[in-house]
Amino acid sequence: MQATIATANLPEQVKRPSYDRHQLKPKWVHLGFGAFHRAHQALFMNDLAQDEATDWGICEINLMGGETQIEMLRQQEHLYTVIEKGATQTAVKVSGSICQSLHPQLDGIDAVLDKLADPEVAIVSMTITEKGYCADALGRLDLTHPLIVHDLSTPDEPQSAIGYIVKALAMRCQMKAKPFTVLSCDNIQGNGDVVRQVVLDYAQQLDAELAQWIDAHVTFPCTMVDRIVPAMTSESYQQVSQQLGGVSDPCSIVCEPFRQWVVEDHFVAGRPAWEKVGAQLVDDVVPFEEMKLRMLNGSHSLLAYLGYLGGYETIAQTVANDDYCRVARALMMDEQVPTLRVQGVNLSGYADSLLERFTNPNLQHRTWQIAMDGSKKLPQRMLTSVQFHLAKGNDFPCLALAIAGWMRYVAAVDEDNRPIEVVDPMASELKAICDGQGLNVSVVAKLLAVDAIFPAELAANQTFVSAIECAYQQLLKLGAKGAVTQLAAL
Ligand code: NAI
Ligand code: CS2
Repeated sequence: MQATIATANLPEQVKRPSYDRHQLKPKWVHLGFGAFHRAHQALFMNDLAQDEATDWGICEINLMGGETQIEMLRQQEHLYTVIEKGATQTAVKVSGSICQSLHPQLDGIDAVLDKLADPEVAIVSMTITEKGYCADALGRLDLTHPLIVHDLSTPDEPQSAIGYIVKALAMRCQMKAKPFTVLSCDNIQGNGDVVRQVVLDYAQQLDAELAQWIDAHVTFPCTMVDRIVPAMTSESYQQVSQQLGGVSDPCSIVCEPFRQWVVEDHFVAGRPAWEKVGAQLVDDVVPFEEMKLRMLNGSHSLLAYLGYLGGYETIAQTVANDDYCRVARALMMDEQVPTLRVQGVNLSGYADSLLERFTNPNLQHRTWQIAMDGSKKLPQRMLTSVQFHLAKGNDFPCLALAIAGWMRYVAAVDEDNRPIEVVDPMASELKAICDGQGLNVSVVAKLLAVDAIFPAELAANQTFVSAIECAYQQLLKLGAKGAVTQLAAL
């Protein structure tokens, strides 16, 4: 049998867990063993276990796909490698905080529900992507979502994360057991409030008393999460193997050195002392979330759409173009900062630090990856800010060009007429709209009429419509690079 990171002698510079992993109990369940969680929450827990005795361990669950990943994780005793790559320095760690794993396809739905309902479990966290919450544009449960339609008709055999959480809470309520804290770690404005609302909406459909019990007993802290963690590629797996002296790790992850986790301190059944390893536990996380979502993620999306269309594969390559860099900074400072409520942060310094992180040449963060799921990302990254500017009578040229860039991107054909693989829950609907109009400014009004993305009030605002039409025309006339250069010169 081939050696795994659990059995091989790894090179000296690889930092392995030196704590007793047998002491860990699965008191924390995480839904979504994706790239981000491995480099963020699970690593915070590893670092804490490294520093002080703790019995907090994590049980990983993938609800949608990813069964092979869970099988491979088990083959290496739930250990996996994290490589933190800065522009000049690299650190290699093996993380040991995971002590169990489950998958409905491998272990059955009941095994997953029994774990979630186990009173020993105090926290159920998740990184299930923006679309995993099955919320509509107003943040309410989308009762027409296929997963929700399925789960409400067979609540004992759920498929959605929301269906699993509510069923498990119903089991706890029935057993008169303590509830768990529901901790969203996705990039969603007010992520705790959103998950709370969809959970309550779902429970209400099934049983009003259960909804009341959840409302009274469960907490849903908001979190701001930050670390750039690109999807793995065959090249990054090879780099990991080199660092591990030839051992491969199919669960490994490569990320930047920076990490931030701001968490509202409202836990119903305790939590690990994450603050000892750098997490910020606060009363109100919303101002931090707004800052990060609008400045980091907003400029990421601008760079993703306009960068991809301009022929750039990665964010680092895109910001190496001075005009893109200037426009990203102008978006942050001129059009996002004025909308923020955060206090006591040097926002100009924050913008500089973000651009420096984006230039990290050792992270292959693809513009195509960030461009995914734009229908779920645009509203919180850009549209709220646009509404702020419209109310004040301000211009918003960078936001307008970024939104027009998204519209040009979802046409699914690039500036050289090559197909773009648009990944988005609404991709086919958006493509049908674009196909109906061709590369013509008339597509703007048609896309603005999609009320799952654009609030009706915004779509009816003539100043907004004209700004997007004008930006879209610039993209058609000058191409993305030309339009960015023109904007940078203003
Ligand atoms: P990934 O593609 O590696 O993992 C996605 C995970 O979500 C998988 O475990 C998958 O099973 C699960 N999932 C997908 N759709 C689901 C659904 N409908 N219901 C339940 N589970 C579902 O993506 P990654 O990089 O882990 O990112 C996940 C989320 O984490 C992002 O969408 C974002 O909200 C957040 N995040 C990511 C960062 C990054 O740099 N990668 C940084 C900050 C936050
Ligand atoms: C990115 C984020 O994929 C995306 O949409 O903007 O995942 C970004 O890398 C993280 O939020 C950084 O914390």
